[in-house]
Amino acid sequence: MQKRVITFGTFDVFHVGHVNILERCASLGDTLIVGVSSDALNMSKKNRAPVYNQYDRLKIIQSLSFVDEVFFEESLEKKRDYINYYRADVLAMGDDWEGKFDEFNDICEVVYFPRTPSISTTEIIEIVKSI
Ligand code: C2G
Repeated sequence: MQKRVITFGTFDVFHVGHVNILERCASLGDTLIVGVSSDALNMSKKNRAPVYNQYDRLKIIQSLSFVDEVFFEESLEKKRDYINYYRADVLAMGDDWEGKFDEFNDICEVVYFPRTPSISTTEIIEIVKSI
């Protein structure tokens, strides 16, 4: 059976930590589906607009060879609907979300990967600001 993997993220100011997690997610199955947080969701989640708008963030993710399908994640409350709609067998996320999505164990396998250390969008923004 072909295995479908789903993951979610903002992927703002795209960096190698994002590449690493998406590669790891892709290695779990045959098809990788990525939900990219909309600008509105990001505003509500982090209280600031992303540096790159949702269309640019989606385009970057879509251009990766190991990503097969992309869509906008409009609400954190819709995860179950997205998993069902995209017929995902596995939900994979970085371990900053450890335990947060265990409730979906009834419809798919839930996997958490260790984050890539020492890199984040917030840190990059701080470094650029200080230059
Ligand atoms: N990530 C990572 N290592 C880093 C930075 C990020 O593995 N150094 C992973 C995160 O754990 C996450 C993915 O990259 O799985 C995307 O990270 P963010 O863009 O920060 O996504 P986030 O805002 O956490 O959105 O529904 C869930 C949300 O949409 C997730």
